[in-house]
Amino acid sequence: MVDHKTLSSADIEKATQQFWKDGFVVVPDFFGPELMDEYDGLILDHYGMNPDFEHNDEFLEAAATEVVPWFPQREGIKAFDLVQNCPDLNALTDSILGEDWYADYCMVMFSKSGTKGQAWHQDCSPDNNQQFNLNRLVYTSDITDEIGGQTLVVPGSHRLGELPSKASASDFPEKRILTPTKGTVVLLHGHTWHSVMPVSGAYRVSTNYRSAPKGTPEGITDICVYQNMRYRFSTNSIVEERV
Ligand SMILES: O=C(O)CCC(=O)C(=O)O
Ligand SMILES: [Fe+2]
Repeated sequence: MVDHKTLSSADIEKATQQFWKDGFVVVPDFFGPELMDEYDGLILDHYGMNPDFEHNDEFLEAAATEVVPWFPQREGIKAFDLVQNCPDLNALTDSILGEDWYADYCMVMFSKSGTKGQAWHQDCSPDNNQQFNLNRLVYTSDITDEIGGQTLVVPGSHRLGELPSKASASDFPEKRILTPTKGTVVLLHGHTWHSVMPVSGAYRVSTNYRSAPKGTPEGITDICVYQNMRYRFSTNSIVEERV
């Protein structure tokens, strides 16, 4: 049995309303510290402190996004199924997405010390507002102001269409700064404008159990929207330059 918080139906209802109002919701202390320590240990064993980047230089430069992804379930690491199968997390997901949503993949994202974090983006195109991914982010260690790597989100932006280009907005004064502690879950709509601040501590990591509503095309997150471009991961190519 996975060590997690029990959500009442009132908790689920409240979190669902918050999610649809803001395009994200934060649930602190969702997973217990032992489980988070186990995950963090597996993650550090995999990466060490200085992993090589996997994305090519063009992407790292153009996207100003310095993270190293890892898909532990593809390597048969069963421990990562515990969160995936957590009944309360899935009940909250049912409430937000409706039944018959599907789990996409579990992706760990590691940022080493001194890296940029992630520039403002949307995980998928907002051209059709019915088609989006849902990030279910689990933080296995604390994010603090000293470590950096806070997640920035613009409340309500999941309803505002395409992320503005650099020429129309360089900063978002209405943004919220999230500093999730160990065990926190953040549910984040893929159309919500979000970014990750630079990392000055030893490392920063988040583990994302991506999912999507029924009927969403697989590979919805292949094209990511940045302020300066749309980028397709499967072909490592810029599909649109934005000014
Ligand atoms: O790691 C985070 O806090 C956010 C990561 C992110 O941009 C995403 O999962 O799409
Ligand atoms: Fe993202």
